[in-house]
Amino acid sequence: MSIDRSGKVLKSEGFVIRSGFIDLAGQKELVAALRDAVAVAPFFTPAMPRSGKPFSVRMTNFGPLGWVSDRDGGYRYQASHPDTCRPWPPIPESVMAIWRGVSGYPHPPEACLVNYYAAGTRMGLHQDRDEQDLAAPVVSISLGDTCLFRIGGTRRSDPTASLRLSSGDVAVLGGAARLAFHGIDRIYPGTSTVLGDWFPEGGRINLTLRRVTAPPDRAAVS
Ligand code: MD3
Ligand code: FE
Repeated sequence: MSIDRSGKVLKSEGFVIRSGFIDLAGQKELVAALRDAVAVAPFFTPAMPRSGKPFSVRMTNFGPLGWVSDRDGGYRYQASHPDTCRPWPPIPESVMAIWRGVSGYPHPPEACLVNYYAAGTRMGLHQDRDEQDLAAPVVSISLGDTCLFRIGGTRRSDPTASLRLSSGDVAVLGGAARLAFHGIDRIYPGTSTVLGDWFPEGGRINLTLRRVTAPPDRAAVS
């Protein structure tokens, strides 16, 4: 990700933010759908590979494949919930519609990672490279409290830019941005009420939609 002289992220490298893409009614409908699916696949606490240090962010997944991490198995995609051992619930249709609307990608996502950030939690700078299909964009949907998002380049030492992501914003990370280092530096408590009585204390939910495996048109032919 290149940064111009005023510190703004240049939007010509596959990083697009659709501010306010989802209106308030749409956000509330999404929250209701998520709440139903999370009743089937409850939030779990992932842990760092090797050290076993727990993440401060809680996670769950929808769709055929879910991203998990624990001390012994490390980062990976798997078809079942690590605590319940049941398949992940389907990605809600309202979420699939957002992918179709913004991704520009002809195949459906296989993973919808759901991250919950309570006030005071963060996610360190990292790259997302556990997917086989790096040609597909990642689509991020923000709900609840505003956060401070940071994005850099493809090397950890590259300069970074910070921007706020608010409830209803949708970010599309494709092209060079797909392998950019990024993280969440902070949550701004009390900036949204859309999580309602699901999380009376507030917080932020982020959905990331990803293609994990190569799509069928690139599979080997017999
Ligand atoms: C830039 N999630 O789950 S979403 C993650 O808000 C993750 O929960 C953050 O980073 C969150 O891995 C950021 C925006 C995002 C997602 C994927 C990306 C930015 C990205 C992949 C490549 C580059
Ligand atoms: Fe990420």
